[in-house]
Formats: sequence, C-alpha cells, structure tokens
Amino acid sequence: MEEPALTLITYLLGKSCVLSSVASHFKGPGGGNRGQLALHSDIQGNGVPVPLPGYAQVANCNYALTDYTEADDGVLAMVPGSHKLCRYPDEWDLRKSKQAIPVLAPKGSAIIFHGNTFHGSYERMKPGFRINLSYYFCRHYMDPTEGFRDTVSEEMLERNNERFATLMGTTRPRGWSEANQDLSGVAIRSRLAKNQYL
Ligand SMILES: O=C(O)CCC(=O)C(=O)O
Ligand SMILES: [Fe+2]
Repeated sequence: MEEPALTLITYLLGKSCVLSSVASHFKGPGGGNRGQLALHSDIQGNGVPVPLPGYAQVANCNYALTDYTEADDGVLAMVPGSHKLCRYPDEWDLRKSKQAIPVLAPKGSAIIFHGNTFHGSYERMKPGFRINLSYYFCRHYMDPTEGFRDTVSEEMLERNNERFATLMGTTRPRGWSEANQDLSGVAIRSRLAKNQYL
C-alpha cells in the first residue's frame, strides 16, 4: 500500500491490478550458472505468446534490501528499452549480453519495471548476501501466482481499504458452478475492458 510504489504500479497496470506474489531473492557469493539469474521477462511465467502487447500485463516492484553499488554485489541487471521489443530475450546468459547493465541503487530503493523488460541478476562476487524483496503484480484478468484471496484474513481486509481488497484478488470472478452462480465479476471485467488503463 506504499503510495509512491503503488502509484507507479497503477500507471503500468491500472487500478484494478492484483498482487500476484511476494518473494525474496537471496544471493550468496559464487559464480557460474547457479550464481546468475538468467535474462528473462517476468511475463514469460504467465505463458503469454509473442508478440507481447506494448502495454504492461505484469509489473514488478523490487526493493533492494542491501546496497546495489556495482555488478559484483550480485545486483539486478536490465536491458534498457527492452520492454518495447514485445518479445522474449534471445540471449539468456547475462555474461554474454552486450546490452544488460547493472541497476545501481542504495538499500531501501524501489525498482519498478514493466513486465516485458529483459532482466536478471549478476553473480555475487563478494562475501555476504544480496537480498531483495519482489512484489509482483498482474492485471486483473491474469492468473496470479499466489492465491492471496484464499489466505487473506477478514481482519486484514477490515483494517485496510477497498484498494487492498482488489490487490488481494477478492473481486476476481470465480468459475461458474451450481454452488457459485455469481457472475458479477464478469460484468465488472467487461466494463474495465473498455479502458485498459483502469
Ligand atoms: O534481482 C534479482 O535477483 C532478479 C529478481 C527478479 O527477476 C524478479 O523479481 O522478477
Ligand atoms: Fe524476474
């Protein structure tokens, strides 16, 4: 619910977007294939075929929990402008990529990016850990990675606002069945479809 980050996520995915997953990437010292996170686009995990739409369908807010001062810290890598290519990377190995650059930022920074962006992370060549916190969001019609609507407590919903409930996926339609004949979610979707930015 942090406003600056959520504002940028809203710009990318609309107010109707949903929190898909919360994860942390821990990286200890060591090179080789297990040390780097290969170049990828986050939308890949949703199985979207190319050409990808130019607008974001997923977006990521990565908080750096340790300092990102140089590539050897094991920092996030990005290919600037790659979100406009509307395809997946054809070079997965970060060490071979001529276009990838390290994202340098002090700990506590939020790094927010369009889900088409080619990114990964470098090997950590220093002692200690590189740690991030990744908040992954998707448009309301995508399948979220974690089912927050089934785990969020009534107490959490009550103490937060409506936007929080939307982020938890509580307004997403469930499949129709004899037991669940509520189609209001489908009607909401068809209204939202008129404007992709809502
Ligand atoms: O910094 C990293 O290790 C990359 C994280 C990543 O790919 C993600 O959060 O989607
Ligand atoms: Fe990623």
